[in-house]
Amino acid sequence: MAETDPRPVLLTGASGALGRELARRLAEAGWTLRLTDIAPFPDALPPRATFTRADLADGVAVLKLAEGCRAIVHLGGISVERPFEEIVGPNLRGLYHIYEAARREGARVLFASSNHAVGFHERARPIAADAQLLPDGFYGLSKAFGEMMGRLYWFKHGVENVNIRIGSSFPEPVNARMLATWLSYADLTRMVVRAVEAKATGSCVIWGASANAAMTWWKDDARALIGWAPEDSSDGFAAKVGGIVSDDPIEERYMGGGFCALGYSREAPVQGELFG
Ligand code: NAI
Ligand code: 15L
Repeated sequence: MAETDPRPVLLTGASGALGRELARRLAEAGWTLRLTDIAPFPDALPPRATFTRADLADGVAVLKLAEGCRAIVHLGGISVERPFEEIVGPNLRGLYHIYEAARREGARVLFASSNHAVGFHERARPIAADAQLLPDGFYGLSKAFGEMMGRLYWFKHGVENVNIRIGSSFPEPVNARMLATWLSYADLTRMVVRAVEAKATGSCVIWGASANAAMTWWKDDARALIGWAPEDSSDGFAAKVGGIVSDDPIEERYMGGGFCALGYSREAPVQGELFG
């Protein structure tokens, strides 16, 4: 992959699991990266990359980091279910700072959204990317907020954004649910490259899952707009992990899995009550 635009790309959450993978792989693709995270970067810096420790809740720091960048790949923040007060700073306020910086720089935003923005859809009914947002916790709610922030900044300010609704991006699937949700690191990297380099994106949503034929929950998104299609698949892991399921009916019923079951306090759900 050849570098076409010499301006740097800001990568937040660089010290996290996906950030470290992408930092290495995108540098190998020739990109100039500006890495940032609240935690130290644990690896040797990739070629051409710089790293700055910063809190996403610090708006001035985020504006400075984004100066001169062509795109912001935004992975930083709380990545699991946590109490509301812990989510607010990094995932809501931090997201606002990212979008203000993008507006000022004319940069495109790639937002690491999550399947937990739609976690309460039932697995039995595949959904399109424009299905109703049904967050399964405060974390999922922050991802739904992030996607809506993208809409606002596109329609009001022309800030382009690609919202990658990631399923489960790990080295390999570890349970039956991940046969549907798994996104390989290589497919993720190719998607990020296409999302940054695509000519025009508007504000769009793409399912972040590999070509997992064994179970299909997600369809109809904006992948054609950026020219991306997954090349890997969880199918080869079916024999190994297909039997690994929980004994929790809420976890097994909904796409968000265990996040739906966390703190669930409702009486038995009504079959087919969901909209969309
Ligand atoms: P991670 O938890 O390993 O990385 C997140 C990074 O954000 C951490 O390095 C953390 O230090 C940093 N961070 C947290 N609060 C911060 C703050 N206030 N200021 C600056 N940095 C802060 O998560 P992972 O797995 O690498 O995920 C990356 C992104 O992708 C996250 O936004 C996550 O929600 C999203 N995602 C990941 C999925 C996956 O399967 N790995 C699935 C769906 C979404
Ligand atoms: C996510 O959004 C989390 O960041 C990740 O750690 C996994 O739990 C993933 O979703 C998943 O649903 O498997």
